[in-house]
Amino acid sequence: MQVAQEAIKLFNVQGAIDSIAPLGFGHINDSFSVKVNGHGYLLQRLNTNVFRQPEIIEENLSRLLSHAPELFPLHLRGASGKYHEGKTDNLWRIQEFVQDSYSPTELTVQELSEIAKGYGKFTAAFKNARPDQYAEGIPGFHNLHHRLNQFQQALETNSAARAESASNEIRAIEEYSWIADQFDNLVEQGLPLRVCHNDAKAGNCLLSKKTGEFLKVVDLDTVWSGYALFDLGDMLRSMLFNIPEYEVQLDGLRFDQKRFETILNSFLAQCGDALEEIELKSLPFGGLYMTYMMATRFLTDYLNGDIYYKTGYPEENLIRTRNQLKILDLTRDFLSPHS
Ligand code: GN1
Ligand code: MG
Repeated sequence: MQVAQEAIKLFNVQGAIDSIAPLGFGHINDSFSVKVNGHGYLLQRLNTNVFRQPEIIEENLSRLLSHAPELFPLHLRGASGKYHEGKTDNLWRIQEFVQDSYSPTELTVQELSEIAKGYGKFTAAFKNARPDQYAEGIPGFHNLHHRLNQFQQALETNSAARAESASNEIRAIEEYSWIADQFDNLVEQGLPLRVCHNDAKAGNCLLSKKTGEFLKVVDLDTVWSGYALFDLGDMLRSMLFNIPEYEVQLDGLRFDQKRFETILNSFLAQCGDALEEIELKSLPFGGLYMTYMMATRFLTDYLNGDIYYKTGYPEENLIRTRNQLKILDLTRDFLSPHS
């Protein structure tokens, strides 16, 4: 907490600190809720083990905030004029807490619609932004072939001696590799790159406590080039079923057509005009692509001994893998390109 207290001094935040409290969310960065002079802020330490070129994150953030400021919380610049301040391996940033906002966990159909509307607004706002101006802060981030290579490597090395305990999940990852081929087909057919959020899950949208309406998009570290199906896919992955990624009780879940249509249609109502025919066609498949990629990444980290994601106990990445594989099983017949 002491470090967070020091970090606030790097920014132009006037007044006495009333309180600082760590916030438990997120797999990657450290977040703190801070009150200064009655004003609420979100203070974050960037995980530079994950974002190894923080200057890319700074440049992307600066560019996207000026591109569509109305979509994001107000970020404060620090003493040197940048959004990230501090030493290279200890970088901090601060943004205003959005008043009377929340990010829903149990998602009603109305909330699904507002979140999809929010990411739809994002897609529409960035339709003419140049993807080549937003560098990839994590090389190969949403490249499934790269993720499958990392998985193969983790499997061969088996450094944490966990492969045996994950044999069913390993087999499932291998059996679903056709998803990578389907995606390659889409790219070959001319799927265009655009600027994407690349972490478009439910928790990264803020809604109004008063009206329930969409307010802001948050967690902007991975805004860079991608395909429209990535963001719609992440929404399907995180919002079709009302379960957190660590949920172990997966019986009785079923694909709900109404939730699916709500997400897709609310998104398209905002940005359908901005998308090409091939993108429109590819969107449902995004659910399979993103869910499969997350299953692969969680399992890779489990096999590597939990070196990437924050975990609270040794099986957590395996639990997350099973959870994503279950979603994949439940959605494959509905979201496959041939269905
Ligand atoms: C990570 O930052 P956070 O925890 O929202 C991850 C995303 C995953 C997500 C799964 C930089 O996001 O790719 O979709 O977990 N971010 C990074 O919940 O790896
Ligand atoms: Mg994120």
